[in-house]
Amino acid sequence: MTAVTAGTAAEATMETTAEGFEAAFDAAVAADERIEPRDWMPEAYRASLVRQIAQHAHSEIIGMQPEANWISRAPSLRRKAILMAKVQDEAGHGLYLYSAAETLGTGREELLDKLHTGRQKYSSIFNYPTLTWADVGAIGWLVDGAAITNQVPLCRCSYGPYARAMVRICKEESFHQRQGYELLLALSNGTPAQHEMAQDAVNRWWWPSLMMFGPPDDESAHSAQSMAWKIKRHSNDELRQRFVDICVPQAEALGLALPDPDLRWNEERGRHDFGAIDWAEFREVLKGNGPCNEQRITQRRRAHEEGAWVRDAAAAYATKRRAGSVPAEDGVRMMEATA
Ligand code: BYC
Repeated sequence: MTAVTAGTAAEATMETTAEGFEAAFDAAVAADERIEPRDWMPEAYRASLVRQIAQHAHSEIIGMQPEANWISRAPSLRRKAILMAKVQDEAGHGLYLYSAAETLGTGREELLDKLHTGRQKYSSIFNYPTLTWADVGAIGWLVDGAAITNQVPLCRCSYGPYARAMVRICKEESFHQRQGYELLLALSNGTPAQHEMAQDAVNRWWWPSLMMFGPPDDESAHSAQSMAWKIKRHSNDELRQRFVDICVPQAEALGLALPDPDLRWNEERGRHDFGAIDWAEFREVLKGNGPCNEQRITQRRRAHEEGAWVRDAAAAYATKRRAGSVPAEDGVRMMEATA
């Protein structure tokens, strides 16, 4: 959308009045056009995007912790290399998303400060511990699977930079999901103890994965407005149902059971019915009382403090580059020498 770029059109025309900007924004959303950073947008739209994108970015970088916990204990070099690549991908996703938030006028430093001081959320799922190697498989299969189900529609989000970031993220998440599935399949077909470990991991990750989609629709504060703005394309419950329907045949193929005695096919609806989610647990996790909330945020703050010298060095280098005192190749050599 370009018609409503502020400050470019003649002041007197309808398009440059507040009503004109708003009408053009509404028309662009209705026509499924993308809103771009320099387009006019309602402040509430901007704020809601920053809220969601920030929470998403924080989830990506906090989400590195539970899996990184297993890098040094991966059972083979191959598994270790795969897991390291996956955890690095999550860091990359965080960076794309912080950059998307930056296009809305909110810098990474401010957002990280809000994360570190508990003023912004990250996904509930990362407040659960990774107790065994099978948890790495369960995260890949279920957590990344839930993430893809939620995020594929975000590729059509009305805000251009977020939608474009999601395209690449979804491709990578799809690889992550498959590695988790393959890992669990190997364990499920392994020794009885390995099979039991895989089943135990699925038992522990299933319900928290369903909570990733957010509260039920009738308690979702933001859904109606976010869907009207086409930030979200489907409601929390719709996506949760889609995820359950995808997982049932995959669990069968894995030879693992989903821990829900009420899970069954409903011929009439053409969907699976499933049991009640423990929303009291979800609310407790959001309040900071999950099994690992304290550990995750403490580790994040420590990583940030210990990384201060890297940020200082990068900023000093950028200043020198801008002043023209360091040619680009020297910078690369400097980085190589200190790596
Ligand atoms: N955990 O009105 P609602 C990943 C909050 S990263 C915590 O339905 P909305 C991965 C919600 O923010 C996965 N908080 O909100 C990474 C709101 O609170 P505020 C992250 C939650 O925005 C590494 C309140 O509850 N994915 O996959 O319409 C390794 C009311 O909710 C949660 C994304 O962030 C939750 N589960 O819908 C592996 C995707 N659910 O903001 C994997 C992008 C809700 O008023 N985000 N809340 O304080 C979204 O699609 C939406 O923001 C949500 C929530 C569906 C999550």
